[in-house]
Amino acid sequence: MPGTLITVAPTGAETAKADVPNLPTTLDELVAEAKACEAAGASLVHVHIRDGEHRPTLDPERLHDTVQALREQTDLIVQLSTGGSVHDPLEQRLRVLDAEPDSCSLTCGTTNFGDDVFLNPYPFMGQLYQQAQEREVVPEFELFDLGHVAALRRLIDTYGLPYGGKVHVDFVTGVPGGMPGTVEALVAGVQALPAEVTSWSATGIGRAHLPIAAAALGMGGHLRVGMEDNLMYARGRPVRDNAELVARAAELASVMQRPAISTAEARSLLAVRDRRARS
Ligand code: KMH
Ligand code: ZN
Repeated sequence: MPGTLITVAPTGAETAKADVPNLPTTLDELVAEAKACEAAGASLVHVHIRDGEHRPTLDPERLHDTVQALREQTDLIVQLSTGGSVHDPLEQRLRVLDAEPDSCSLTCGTTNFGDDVFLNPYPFMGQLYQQAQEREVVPEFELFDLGHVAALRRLIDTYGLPYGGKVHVDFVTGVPGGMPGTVEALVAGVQALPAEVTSWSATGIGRAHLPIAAAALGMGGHLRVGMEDNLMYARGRPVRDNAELVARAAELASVMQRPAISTAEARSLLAVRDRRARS
């Protein structure tokens, strides 16, 4: 089995800074956290940004500056969330790629999301997918539910392979309204994947974090961890920072004889276009 791609999702859109002051919400905090996560074994950063009041935003200038800063100060693959928050309009989410990330998330269907709805109609998915192909941005297909696997198949059948020819998906399990954060659900999802899928990762929200990570490693999958998904390191012990979640994931991967891969290996695994400036 190959080594392990570790993705860190450091911020998300759901947690308030007032509730979790160590959540990285400013650009300086995000970059510092990203550097520490890279040193701990991460090779891809899944990015949501916040405005001056720490609220989720898709402001184009902020997105652009964030991509540039992460690209200049880390070697991580920079993946922008096109999911944003449940309140972001589809039109704004379609403009995320203007910031020229290496990768973007692409959620494969609408999901109940707690008391809210995370909207992803099929035509929106198709538009986003074609835009990613045209702009040579590698999508990561986010699968919150088993039905999303079927929608992914439809997308590939209709529009062909992504830029670079690799198909990487991420199971986001344990969202209230999506597939549960159980090994059984993950196994069902993995078994249903289209043959075109070349790599997959998984994350479990909240207390599903560790069981899903262990199961993914055992099945040849990769890992996503971070404060977007989990704010508790252990029972009664809040997460100190994202790097400790990455360090634990890297340790687990090493124990499983699938150590964290380098950023160079991750770029090759996902066939990311090299946008880094040459000196
Ligand atoms: N914040 C969620 C509503 C993504 O980043 O693409 C959507 C999400 C998925 O986090
Ligand atoms: Zn996200």
